[in-house]
Amino acid sequence: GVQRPAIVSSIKVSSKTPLTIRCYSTRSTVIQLLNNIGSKREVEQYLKYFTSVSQQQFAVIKVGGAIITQQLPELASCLAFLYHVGLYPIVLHGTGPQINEILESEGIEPDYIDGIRITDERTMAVVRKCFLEQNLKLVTALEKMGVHARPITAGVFQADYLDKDKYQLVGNITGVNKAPIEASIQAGALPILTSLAETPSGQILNVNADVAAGEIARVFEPLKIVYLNEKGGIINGNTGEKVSVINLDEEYEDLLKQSWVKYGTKLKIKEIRDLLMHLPRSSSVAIIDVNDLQKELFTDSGAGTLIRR
Ligand code: X2W
Repeated sequence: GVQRPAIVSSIKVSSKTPLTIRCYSTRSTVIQLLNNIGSKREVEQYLKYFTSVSQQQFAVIKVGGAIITQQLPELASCLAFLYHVGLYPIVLHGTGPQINEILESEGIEPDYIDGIRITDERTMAVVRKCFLEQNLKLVTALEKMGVHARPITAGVFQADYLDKDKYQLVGNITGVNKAPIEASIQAGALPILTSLAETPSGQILNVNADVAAGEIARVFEPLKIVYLNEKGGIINGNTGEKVSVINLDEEYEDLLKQSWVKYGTKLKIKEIRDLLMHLPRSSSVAIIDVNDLQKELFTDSGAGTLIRR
């Protein structure tokens, strides 16, 4: 078997990324998590790779809102593990299902065009409430595991209206302020972002979280870009099977013509393609289940759906 304590003690981290295990209970969490990943050599190689760049360039992790409801302990464990080995992913979460639940309980039918929520004033109040609640939920769960996490719910995304007549209070991101994220990591806290944006005059706008995560990845150019969703990847709606790889150069045009590629799935694929066109050719995006996060980050074997050029 794997020499679990040995892995922890032999992790080589640069002076910038100290290996800090803060309390016994978290140390056992770290050891437990390492045991489930890959071989010692594999894990060490990836750790070395991840600590060869600045801390803010390790990873962008998008968390679908459903995960906070369905898989919060798993999510918090995975993020705590990264934190405790000195890695600081930039985490951005959504809150789509929670918004829908409240709207439906108020007798309002959620309304989308092409995967983007039509957001009137009343809906916007629900959107803001859900983002703040889910953000706090995630931050609290992390802090319970000894993780220093910083809620960043404003001040990152500048936006104009995407199309005021069509979507109302929905933003098109025009700028990303990296400073709050950098300051958080500098202070040793995991930055936990929502996708709310502001116009220059201070109007708060709703932005799809997949799109906002793509914008974060675009400006930080991280080694890893991971989207966590409750399905553990992109599901082909015709066959019900998980798509393992999407090679955009060969498949993108055909993919967009398929009947099952619509709504949020279409938006996600389009956003990820836009992102990858702006990043080095070797970049890719993985859409996975939260339980596969360590495997995706620390082993050669991927999980879920890999999107590449
Ligand atoms: C999204 C933001 C939340 C989101 C919405 O209102 O549902 C727009 O569509 P998930 O959980 O990642 O889907 N905003 C404009 O994207 O959450």
